[in-house]
Amino acid sequence: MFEKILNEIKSFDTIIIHRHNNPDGDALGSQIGLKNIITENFPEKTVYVVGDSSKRYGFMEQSDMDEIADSVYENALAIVLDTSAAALISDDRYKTAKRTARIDHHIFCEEICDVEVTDTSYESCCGLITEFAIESGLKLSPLAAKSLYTGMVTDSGRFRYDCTNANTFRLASHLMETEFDTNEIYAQLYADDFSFIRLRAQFVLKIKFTENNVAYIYTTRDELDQYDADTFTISRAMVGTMGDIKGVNVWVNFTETENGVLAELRSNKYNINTIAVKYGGGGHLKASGATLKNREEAMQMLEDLNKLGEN
Ligand SMILES: [Mn+2]
Repeated sequence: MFEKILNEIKSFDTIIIHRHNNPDGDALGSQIGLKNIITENFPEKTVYVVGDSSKRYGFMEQSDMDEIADSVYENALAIVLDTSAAALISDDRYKTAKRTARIDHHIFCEEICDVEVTDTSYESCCGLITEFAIESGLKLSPLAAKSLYTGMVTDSGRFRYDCTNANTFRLASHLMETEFDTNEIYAQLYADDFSFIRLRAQFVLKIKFTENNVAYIYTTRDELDQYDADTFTISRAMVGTMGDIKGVNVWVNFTETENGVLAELRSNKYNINTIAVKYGGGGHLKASGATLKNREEAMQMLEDLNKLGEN
């Protein structure tokens, strides 16, 4: 599966690794992981990582990106990771590299590079990079293993999302043969500031239920002004407070803003996307969002969600 990419790597002295904008744990993990696999196994090669930085995942070792001159690309191989569309790639100088290669696990939408490996059966790009190391018989340094494991954990929702399968655990198992401290990773990923925990507690107390057990939170503009948090946190992060309530299969978080009422819809059972689309929104089958005109429209949407629960 990776023969061609391995040959490309072998034939270049300089390799520059890219990934998508606004990097998550998988983008950075695969980038740092691949860099360390190459430098560990081919110490004579020079490997750079480029792109924008991340505050959230700034705790990851070696997540400080390299600043490189345009001329470095002339005789380099650029490898793009974890990105399905060219427009999403951070630093578009990859186009100026002598050769380009891509490894990705998103649904294929366009050909971007000279050599490509895309496979949606992998939960993460880190999983694919791990497979690359196994297939090519390449050694993993502790930092490579730790970085790849971090991306695997974040993209699979701690091995919980539907994308997690037997293959995921086979690859994770391979990574864990190299020693690194998983507690360090989990502490960085899942420990919250106390102020955030307090905010979450306030939101838990606001949860209400429809007759068919759809959980919902409605935050008015006045309330929003009182919270010491941005709208994105209130809308996107607080919907999670309703995620693990027994007997609740659908939940929605409404947030009044000056641009309308933001609705974040979630389900662990039903397709709520059709309801989001009905109100001009979109997203995934079990996680979608929409912006509604006002409270009345929000209550209509809530009634539509309530009807889902009748089945
Ligand atoms: Mn990914």
